[in-house]
Amino acid sequence: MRAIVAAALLLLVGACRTAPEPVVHTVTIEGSAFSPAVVTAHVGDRVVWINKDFFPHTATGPDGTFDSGLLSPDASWTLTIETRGTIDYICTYHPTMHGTLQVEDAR
Ligand SMILES: [Cu+2]
Repeated sequence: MRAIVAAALLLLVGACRTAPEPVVHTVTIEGSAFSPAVVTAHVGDRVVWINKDFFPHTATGPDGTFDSGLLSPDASWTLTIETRGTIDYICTYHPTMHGTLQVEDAR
């Protein structure tokens, strides 16, 4: 009986040690739009924006939260998410372009 309990505890400890891997979310910029427009992610995840248009864009959060800077055609930029909350972002060249990151606590 003790051996079974010990084995079960070992399994439990092993399961807890397997930390979930961060997820990489891809946002394609095409037709002057972010796709998907809304990304649900967790702290520690990464978001990659890829510009598939023939002209530059940015992915820019409010108040300096993040800024890709100019993304040339076919360029990409990666953000590692550090804080939870809802962040609405735009392209500074085309402020009608809107995207949202909905960030939950770490996985
Ligand atoms: Cu743009």
